[in-house]
Amino acid sequence: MNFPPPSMSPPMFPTFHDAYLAVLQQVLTRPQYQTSSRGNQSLECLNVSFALADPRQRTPNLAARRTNIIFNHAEALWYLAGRDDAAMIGYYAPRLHALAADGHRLTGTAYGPRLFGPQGNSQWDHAVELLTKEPDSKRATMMIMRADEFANPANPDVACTLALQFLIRDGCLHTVCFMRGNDAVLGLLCDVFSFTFLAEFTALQLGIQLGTYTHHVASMHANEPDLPRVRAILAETSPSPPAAVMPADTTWHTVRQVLDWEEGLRINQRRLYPNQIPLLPFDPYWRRVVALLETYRQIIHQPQQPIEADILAVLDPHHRQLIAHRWPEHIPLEER
Ligand code: 5HM
Repeated sequence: MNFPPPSMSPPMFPTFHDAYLAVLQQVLTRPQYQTSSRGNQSLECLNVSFALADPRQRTPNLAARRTNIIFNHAEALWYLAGRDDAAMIGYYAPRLHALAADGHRLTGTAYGPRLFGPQGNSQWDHAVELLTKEPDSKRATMMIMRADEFANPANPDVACTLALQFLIRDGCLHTVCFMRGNDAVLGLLCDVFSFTFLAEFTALQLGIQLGTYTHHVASMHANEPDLPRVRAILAETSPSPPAAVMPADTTWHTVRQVLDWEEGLRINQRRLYPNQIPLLPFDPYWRRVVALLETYRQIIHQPQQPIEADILAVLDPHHRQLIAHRWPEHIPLEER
């Protein structure tokens, strides 16, 4: 049975590009409140929700946003790895080191241990097992924020995501995200990327079609210093190109192999030579992810040299364009 969604459901967008612009437009032009919380002056709308018809269309095409597509992939992999170390994620986003109260571990932002740890007995494992046995279940929910997280007002890192829920309806995996708060400019883009990536991976592990993704946020806000960027983003008109499909043979083994490469490249003990790329033992989709990580290795560990043209050539064209927007000085002169 497939009835149209009732009118009280959130609006459905074909791509996250469209949803992101709609959220920014609302927060900028129709804010409900001006708030001041932990030193941030913000414009805020309460109870913002939207749905995505195709959660693969997760990367907006907006030059002024300067999307860090490498961080987006690294964060999703960091979650899948069940890690909470600042060493891994701080390499891709140095600002995150400041959130680690003990200098090493992220207590709120690290959703990986809560979703995927301990391996074999994680909330994700239980959700997948439940849905395999009872596809119509409405219990497959993975809690993220813990009840005691904000008891200490000095805690710099309290999880913003409350829970993720999976539902199988008409043979498709629908994912629902619940957040207490979301930074509409910065956090929203990263969170939707990661959660839709996890949704796509989960649908493959369940052997079913990917359904919709719905994002519910109690406090959607934009901080005052980001407002000029919001105006610049809203002035853009470029549509977003179609996204690649995660290959059907993706398993935990694939993810572990990619994570092996991630670590070797991050600590600069390995490098990916262009002639090695066709020999990597996984689908071109994942080869392009490893090539993204090699691109970053070159940006960080070989800052005086441009990124090798042969590596850039392997990347998804949209990702290559995002890298050119973010790190123009690292692009070979002839490709700028
Ligand atoms: O004071 P508070 O803990 O809410 O500040 C955290 C800020 O990071 C908020 O602006 C929140 O919306 C943003 N954030 C986000 O958008 C944080 C995380 C980390 O859990 C996230 N998305 N995933």
